[in-house]
Amino acid sequence: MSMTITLKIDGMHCGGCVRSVEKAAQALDGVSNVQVSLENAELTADVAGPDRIAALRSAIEACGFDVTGTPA
Ligand SMILES: [Cu+2]
Repeated sequence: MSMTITLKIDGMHCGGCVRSVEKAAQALDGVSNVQVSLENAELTADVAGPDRIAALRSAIEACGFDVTGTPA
């Protein structure tokens, strides 16, 4: 069962940051249609299940950014 989630991300300053987050998110199984907005400081993606949210959070934090918001 796939769902669309949005995560708020702190610490992105430029297109390089956006690409880092995009690459980390796209590398995860069960995560697709990744879109990262620098302007809105958020990531939107389709995830295969709730456990993918934790996986995304870990992957983003491993890049040095903070996930501040819970998925909408
Ligand atoms: Cu940057």
